[in-house]
Amino acid sequence: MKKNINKFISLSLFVFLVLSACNLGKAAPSATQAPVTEAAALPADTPTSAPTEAVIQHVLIPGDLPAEQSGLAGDHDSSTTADENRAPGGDRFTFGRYERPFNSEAMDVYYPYLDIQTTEFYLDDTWIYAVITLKGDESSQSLAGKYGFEIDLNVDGGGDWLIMAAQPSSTEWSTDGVQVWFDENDDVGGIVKVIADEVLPGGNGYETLIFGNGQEDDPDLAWVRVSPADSNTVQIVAKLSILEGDKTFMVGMWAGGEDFSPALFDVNDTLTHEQAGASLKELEFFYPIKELSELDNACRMAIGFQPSGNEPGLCPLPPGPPGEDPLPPSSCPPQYLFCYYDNYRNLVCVCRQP
Ligand SMILES: [Ca+2]
Ligand SMILES: [Ca+2]
Ligand SMILES: [Ca+2]
Ligand SMILES: [Ca+2]
Repeated sequence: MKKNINKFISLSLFVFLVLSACNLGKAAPSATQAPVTEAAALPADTPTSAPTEAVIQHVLIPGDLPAEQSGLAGDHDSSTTADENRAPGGDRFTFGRYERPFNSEAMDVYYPYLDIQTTEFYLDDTWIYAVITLKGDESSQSLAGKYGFEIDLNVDGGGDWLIMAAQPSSTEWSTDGVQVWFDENDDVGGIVKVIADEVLPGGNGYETLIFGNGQEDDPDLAWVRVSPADSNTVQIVAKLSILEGDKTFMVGMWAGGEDFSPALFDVNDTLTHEQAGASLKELEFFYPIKELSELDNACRMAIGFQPSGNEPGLCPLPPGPPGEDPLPPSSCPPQYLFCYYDNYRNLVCVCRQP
């Protein structure tokens, strides 16, 4: 009994100290290994046997998205061919393009919440915003996957940052389930970035967890919410400061199931095409998907610069004379140009300027 009272006093003291620190506008100290939650405070009748939880006082919370979009990329809609147990296109393992919102082997279960339809990118003076719209339908009322975006700062094809969010459920901004990963030893992508290496390089992918383990320096570094306007859209946000002033970079977005992991980048450097399989029946030697299932990604958008067309993983550009600016100045502003290959492999470009 005395032990319990002591525990209660310790807990109360701890909560008091944490709240005091918060009131001074400082981050709560990472004084414990206990899981961090966003609970405003522990209820007064919290049993003394409950695990100690650090209380985080957030200083900076994102608001609405900026009015002007910085990038846009489309993706294939696998629902159109799901009843044929195949994807309509966009699944090219060798080139790092995936369209696999299906179960392994039979491909008779289609996961709309893993089927990326469009991706958008925004930034302002404080935040970068990744917006992923999944396929909406009657059977999918929750975003039960893991969602993320990669940033390739030096445009060499190898991602540098990966910001991920698991099973977002609230339309309020939250840090729960959000992780920020960095590739400290620069081995994401292996020898040939984006493209599958002939010899599997055996790297460790994104290995450095900067945010999401309860020990981070900045408790406001990254956030997620379900779009208040669309229950099939997830918005993931990180502080602009992670770019360290870089204004030209590439962004590519992902959706995956339980097995989707930061250690698996680049995904096509961790297993062979034979092991991974393919979701396109045309690739008859590889069809169906095998060890690599429940995964979708979209092509990478160029942010802050006019792409030449040679950037690794880049979204398709409209056809133009070789050597010339692929986007005539009189046409659509590049951040609103939306190009994709339709189900017949024709390149279609439309302007989605509001
Ligand atoms: Ca895709
Ligand atoms: Ca898709
Ligand atoms: Ca590679
Ligand atoms: Ca690494």
